Amino acid sequence: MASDWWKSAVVYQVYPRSFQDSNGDGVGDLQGIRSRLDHLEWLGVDVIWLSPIYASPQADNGYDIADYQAIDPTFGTLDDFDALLADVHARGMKLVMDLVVNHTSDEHPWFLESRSSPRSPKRDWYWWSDPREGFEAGQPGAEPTNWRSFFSGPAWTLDEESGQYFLHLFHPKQPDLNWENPEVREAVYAMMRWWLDRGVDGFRMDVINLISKVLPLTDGEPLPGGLGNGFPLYANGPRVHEFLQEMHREVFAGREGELITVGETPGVTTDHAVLFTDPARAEVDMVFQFEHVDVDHGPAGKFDPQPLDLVRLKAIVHRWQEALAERGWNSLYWDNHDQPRVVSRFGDDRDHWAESAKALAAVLHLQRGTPYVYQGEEIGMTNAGFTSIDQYRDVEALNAYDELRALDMPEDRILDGLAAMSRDNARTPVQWDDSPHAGFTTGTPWLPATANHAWLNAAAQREDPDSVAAFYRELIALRHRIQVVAHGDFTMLLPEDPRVFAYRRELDGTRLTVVANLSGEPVEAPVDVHGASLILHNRGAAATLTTAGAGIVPLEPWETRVYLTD
Ligand code: TEU
Repeated sequence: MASDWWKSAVVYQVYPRSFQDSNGDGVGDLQGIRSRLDHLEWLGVDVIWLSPIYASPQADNGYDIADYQAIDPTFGTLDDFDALLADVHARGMKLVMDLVVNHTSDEHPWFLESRSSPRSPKRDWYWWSDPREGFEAGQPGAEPTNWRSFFSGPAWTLDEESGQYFLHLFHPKQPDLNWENPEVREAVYAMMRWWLDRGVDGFRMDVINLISKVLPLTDGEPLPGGLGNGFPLYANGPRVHEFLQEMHREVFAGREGELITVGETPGVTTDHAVLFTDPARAEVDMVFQFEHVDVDHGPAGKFDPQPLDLVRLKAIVHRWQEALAERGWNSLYWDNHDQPRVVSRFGDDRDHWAESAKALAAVLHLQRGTPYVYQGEEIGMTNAGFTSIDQYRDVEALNAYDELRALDMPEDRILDGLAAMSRDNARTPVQWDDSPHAGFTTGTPWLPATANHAWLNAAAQREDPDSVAAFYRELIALRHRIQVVAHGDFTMLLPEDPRVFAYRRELDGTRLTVVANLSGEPVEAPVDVHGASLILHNRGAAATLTTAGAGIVPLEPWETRVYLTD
């Protein structure tokens, strides 16, 4: 297998708790995933990325791990895992685990021991600090730094017992590991080798660019305002590349060519991404950047969404394609378990649901990089349409609601922001069929299935050659069949056009041209496709397409065409 096999692969992300329940407890599980492998094989994906299934109190739906080498009973057993892995391999697919090692659960034995005493041998496995100078423990403002956590509130929590604070960039039940401590690194590497020896094919590494922080951690002056943005101090720190190169030596060496590794790196720049993914540096194969999924965040942040500015989005895509053209590699995604559903966010889930879902898929999948399909994206699943805070389960949404209400933001504006951007939009059960709970469970689902599962479901699309699912299947097949998709260069076309997303891929004389109308109005895209063959479009087999003229491609609303010249 070529060492960069993953450049022509497609990865499918499974969020186990919402994928398929097998025992009627209303939460997805490993046996449920096994029962749905036919769907993934039919789709044609190469790799399955499992969001965390480890033992966890579920404070952040499993991204708070209490035992890295045990399966949470919610999802099954290690035997269930081994059986799933064997099934995945038997079908010629690979399986990647979610590695969450910037932090553990506060119920992990490592933290319990660390917390037990300031003199514990594991005290400096985590970040502990006295109250800020001049403050008493527990006094407002006594936190060692006034950083805001990702989930609202301070990033430090007081341990009453010792009078010291511990750092948690996310939930208080997710204390940050101290990667400066070589014992921590060794323990993580040993755990990673244990999973690889078990047959796992790689890792998605959660917030891996947060493991190196700027030291000394607590010397900075308080940031302006009550809680401030400590990101420049706790992200992309001075040793992040050193740690990843050490991880590569200690864990991946000798297994090159078989594995795929992707770092989740919020706030990463193109310069850092080249350093993370340049194969000569032996760190990770690719990273998830966030610029294109932060593009619609408003002045008040994520839950203050703004209409999509396609010119800005295209400029971001263009910059990332150019930055990693020679060294490094892009991941390509719209959706994951933290993002709203792209057809509702950047498409039109009312008047042009299918065409816009397919158009967005085409402009993503035919770029240079490895595409990631998030469960349900392939059938065009939409946002959940929640209208009350009582419908939400995600800690990020619930804390943001309280924080924004405390800032006197009108409730209807907060609920509009959550309805558009909450992570729960991605966590409603996969819509398998039109039966109660969409075929996800025979019990009561932990989060209700969206009502449109009555018509929007995998069963209704499987035999329909014009379905969203069939279109994703064709895009994935194109990547496997035509070299220019995986390995061609990238040229953005019409960068300033506010409605058309068009680009060219070229390899050894073969040219692929993608022309998409990402608007609700007909357009005449000034793109020359003379002599090229139309190999794919998103309007269904029965549609009559207007012939492209000299230098013009006429497109209906959301119409997308792919041309090939070879
Ligand atoms: O997300 C980290 C991250 O990138 C955050 O910005 C995240 O997108 C969050 O939604 C804040 O908006 C990773 C996981 O993907 C996320 O599910 C976890 O909650 C988080 O780390 C902590 O492990």
